[in-house]
Amino acid sequence: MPSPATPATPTTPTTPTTPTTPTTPTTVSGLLRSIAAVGRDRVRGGFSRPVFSSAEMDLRSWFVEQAEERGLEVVTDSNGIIWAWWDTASGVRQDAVVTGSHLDSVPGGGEYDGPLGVASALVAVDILRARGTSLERPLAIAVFPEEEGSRFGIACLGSRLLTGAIDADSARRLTDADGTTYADAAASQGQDPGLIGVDARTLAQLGVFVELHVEQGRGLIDLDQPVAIGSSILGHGRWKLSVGGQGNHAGTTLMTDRRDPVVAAAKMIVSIREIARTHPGARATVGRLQPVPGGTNVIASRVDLWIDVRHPDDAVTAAVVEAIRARTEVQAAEEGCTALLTLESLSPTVHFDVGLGGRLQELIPAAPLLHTGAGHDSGILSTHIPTAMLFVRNPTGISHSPEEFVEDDDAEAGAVALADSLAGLLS
Ligand code: HGY
Ligand code: MN
Ligand code: MN
Repeated sequence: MPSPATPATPTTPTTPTTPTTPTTPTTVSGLLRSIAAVGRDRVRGGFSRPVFSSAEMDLRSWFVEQAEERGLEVVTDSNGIIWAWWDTASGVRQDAVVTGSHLDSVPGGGEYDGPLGVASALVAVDILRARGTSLERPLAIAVFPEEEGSRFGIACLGSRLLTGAIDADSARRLTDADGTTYADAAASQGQDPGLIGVDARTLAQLGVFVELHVEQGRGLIDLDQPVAIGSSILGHGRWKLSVGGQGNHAGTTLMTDRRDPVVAAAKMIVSIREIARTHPGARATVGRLQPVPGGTNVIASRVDLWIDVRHPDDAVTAAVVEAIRARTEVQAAEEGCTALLTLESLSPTVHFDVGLGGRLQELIPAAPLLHTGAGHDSGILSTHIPTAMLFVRNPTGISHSPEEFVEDDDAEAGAVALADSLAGLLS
């Protein structure tokens, strides 16, 4: 269990850290196999590792052990972000080259979304040490909590707290499906929710962030390459749609006497797809739907559903959402129901830093540029420091599913590309 967050953010160590040889796997696939039993979801398949769950906490402990085995100095900051430092001889922590990713997952997620970037960062440290790399600036591996927003609804919550993209009070009040607040969940795992919030001191230590991630599409399959450099992240947002009706008995209520929100929601879901289809390049998804109270012999009183909308042009995303709002209000009225659409989380389209991306193209020239439709902490951090991403080929092209996959050789190629990138940035 990592040490509970301390009020102070990472400080300059007394003795600069120099990596040591770990006794455990020093391959990406070996590291991933060592955690393959953690958070397996027997019902959904794949992995369910929500933030502050025992599975996610076990992975955090695993990372701390792996980092400490490598002689890195590990600090968990007040937002629950874990930082593993390889310091320069001076020990001064500024202008750091940061890599890493996240360990939490979507429900029934794949093995690689998040952990691939964390394991590759650990192996990249092994490679740099084996090469005798000397650091002109410090290196840190970061593990950001609640990247998926699967428990508390806000994507990249950890990096949003760090950068102030979400205020501390709003974050503390967030609740999960059981009504547990973020504050209570954090406190139950030894983190003081009173200390969360924008962390200027940690931000001041950061220079650039390079995140390695499994590709969550088919780009590298078609390009026939193991690794790509990220060019942009599709803008994306999440909205909650609450459809209100009249709860009642399934047997005693005539069909003519119903105001059934599930029926209204069914029409709305089909319309949401139609609206997305009429905006070229738009994507709209309803992957989560919750009838209340949810009984087999009960007409629901309410249905909550969540809509994920994405488009390269943020104005089009907004237009899609407004069209959905208008259409669902009409459909609710037709069924004698109500509809309330509220924004939960919004991330504008991100274009990665051109200078940093260009430097990576010099360092790993075989890697093509590739945009992604998936959000990442590197997108949130890009408002504060230059960020970049490396994507590793996923031969299924499927993600947020147990079918997500990376060949062992490609995983190792990703770690070498990351090490080559970091080496160029550290010198
Ligand atoms: O939802 C996303 O785009 C990312 O996988 N968190
Ligand atoms: Mn991810
Ligand atoms: Mn994901």
